[in-house]
Amino acid sequence: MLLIGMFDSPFVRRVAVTLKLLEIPFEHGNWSVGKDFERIREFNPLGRVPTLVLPNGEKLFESAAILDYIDELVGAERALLPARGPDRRTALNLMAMATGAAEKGVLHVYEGVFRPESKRHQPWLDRLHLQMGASLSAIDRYMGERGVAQWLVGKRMTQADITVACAFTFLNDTLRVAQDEVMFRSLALLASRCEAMPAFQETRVPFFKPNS
Ligand SMILES: N[C@@H](CCC(=O)N[C@@H](CS)C(=O)NCC(=O)O)C(=O)O
Repeated sequence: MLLIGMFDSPFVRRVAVTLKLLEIPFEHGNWSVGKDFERIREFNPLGRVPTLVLPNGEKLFESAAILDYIDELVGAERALLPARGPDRRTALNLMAMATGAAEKGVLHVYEGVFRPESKRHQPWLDRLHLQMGASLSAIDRYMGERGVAQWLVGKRMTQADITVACAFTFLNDTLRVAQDEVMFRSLALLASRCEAMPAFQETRVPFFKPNS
């Protein structure tokens, strides 16, 4: 299978980390949504990543749909999202907060990449920061109450941990959301435990700085 999209995207990265953790081989289409837009559009009408192309040519869009497919592929025993009940609901909620915050972060980064400085609107950027900060605080509080030696749900690493870590690292690398070591401390500890694992290290891209 072919995974299209660069690992600086937290959405592409959570798919890549998942494939690596589950030992599913894939080719990487390391294409940029900027300069390779037309090439990506040949596979996805939205020109968005991640896009997963299966060996039979079928194409999957949206990281959540791709992860759903991967869980189905590996079967219930190895699936990374809890199958049902409170653990599944909690994992989905945590992932919604993390991907929501990452989406706000991407919008902020795009302000710098796609919009001239004279056209930027500070109240909009402030709103994005408020939303990112509130989501990360909620995850951090949850993790602090649960205990920093734990995984987010259940007794093993799940998709919630992968997604939260990818979102946090992205927001920190690009926008420095945790301005100091005590900010989001429990969340930062979880992320650094994840980032120490080979699947995360192999998909970590050097820090890139947006124009704003
Ligand atoms: N909800 C989508 C978000 C994906 C997304 O925002 N991808 C960005 C890269 S981080 C992208 O493709 N941007 C190009 C565009 O939308 O024009 C998912 O989970 O797959």
